Amino acid sequence: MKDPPIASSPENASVLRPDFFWGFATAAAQVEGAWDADGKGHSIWDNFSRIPGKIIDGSTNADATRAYDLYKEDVQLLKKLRVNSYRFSLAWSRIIPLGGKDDPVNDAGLQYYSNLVDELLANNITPFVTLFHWDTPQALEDRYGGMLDQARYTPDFERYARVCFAALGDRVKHWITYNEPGVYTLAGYAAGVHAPGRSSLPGRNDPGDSSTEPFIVAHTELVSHAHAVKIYREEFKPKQKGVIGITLHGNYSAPWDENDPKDVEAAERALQFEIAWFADPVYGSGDYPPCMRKQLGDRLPYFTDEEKALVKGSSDFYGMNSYTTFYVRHRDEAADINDHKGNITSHDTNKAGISRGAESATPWLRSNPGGFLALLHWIWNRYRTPIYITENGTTAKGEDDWDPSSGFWLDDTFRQDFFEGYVGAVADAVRSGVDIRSYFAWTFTDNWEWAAGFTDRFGGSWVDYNSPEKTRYPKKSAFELGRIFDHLIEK
Ligand code: GBH
Repeated sequence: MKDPPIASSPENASVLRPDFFWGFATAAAQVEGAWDADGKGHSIWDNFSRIPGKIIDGSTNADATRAYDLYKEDVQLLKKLRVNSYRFSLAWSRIIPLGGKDDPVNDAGLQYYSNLVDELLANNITPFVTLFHWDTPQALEDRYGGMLDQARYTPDFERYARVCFAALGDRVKHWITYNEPGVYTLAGYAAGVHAPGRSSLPGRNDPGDSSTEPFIVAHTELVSHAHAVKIYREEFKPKQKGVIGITLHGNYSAPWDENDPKDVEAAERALQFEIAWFADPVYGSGDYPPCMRKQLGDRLPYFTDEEKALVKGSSDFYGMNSYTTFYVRHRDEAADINDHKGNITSHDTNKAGISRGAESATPWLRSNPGGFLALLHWIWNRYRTPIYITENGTTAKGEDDWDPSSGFWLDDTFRQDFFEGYVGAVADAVRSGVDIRSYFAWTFTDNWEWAAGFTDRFGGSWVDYNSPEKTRYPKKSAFELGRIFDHLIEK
């Protein structure tokens, strides 16, 4: 993997289309707070974060960054940063507190999102809206086990989607059904480190089955996604004329020993287990990748013919979240029953001892623009679908210790270099013909980072969690992004 020229390089001037979208992304459960305000129901994260031991710093998302109360100030900050778009998610349990198809709609919840959309549009910021970013209504989990019950869950998700399209679709033209279905299912049902916290690992979680449940939940996500898209396309799109798709997470996987065909194969298999698991059914063959069927057998669900027809082609774009790269090595032993990565091991260095990238403040995340570029090509070559990059970003060491009263602003050189590298990869890919239409940095401000609580600062602005207003202090990188996209986007 070779790093491409940095974003600011002269050859990148004006390579991005004039209607390229750039901005920041957030998720409801990570920023809104107001966890039970104005009629909101509980989500599985509201409950999960209150179970002792689940969140590193013992925090909950009850207040988060208070984006629910402070949305007008936030839109002004976005404007100051000169973004042209903003990606956020809707909290299902704010809109339908009990979640189900026959349960009442909470008008106050819908009104909040309607106000946010209006505020964005009044400031020339295009909203990208995600229906589901992991916060399943707790009532559905209690009623029938949430996504484990595809038959009961799907009509509930369809109804929720329909309510959102009807209320916001006159103004929202970019919809994302699910954020990272693979992370939801693996962290929630295999490792059990995210809500709803199920796994078969001894002593750690609610009893689950890490060898089957993740694949069942993934199947539910794919099929219910496709149903929501069908509803949008048939009932709303003719008039509202927006686009709709799904966002998938994926790291790049590179062989640990590029001269060992088994490692080369293992790296490809890792990409397919992580990405093609969802992307092949939607953008490719219409079915799960053969290497998954081979390893998992009947533990991987089968699409009915009807489901296959529904899922294939069910996304107008490829929503891409990506952060990092791993070196991947094959295993000679048979795969473990709970394996979901393609029977591989992941490494920080390759055979030659070369590191997978500069360290952030987050163990899994290292900066590797060359890997990101390789991944853009892998996705484009396999699926040939326009790409919306919906998340990319990093933490940086030492930011917890920054002192807002120091009089100096936070000059986050690590993150500036990260963006120069990764956005440089976007420009490079576009120059070689990859169709990329957006870039959303993760994330707008420091926020509540799920099981990591407030310990991971991914924000373009530093948040003072001790202040009542959760005061935001823009980091230098947030302004640098504006300068970079001035250079890249054709006028
Ligand atoms: C995204 O997930 C999410 O969409 C977003 O909400 C989140 O805040 C952001 O990334 C930053 O994390 O701890 O070694 O077990 C990215 C995919 C998958 C990355 C799970 C972290 C856990 C690795 N994530 N992974 S580990």
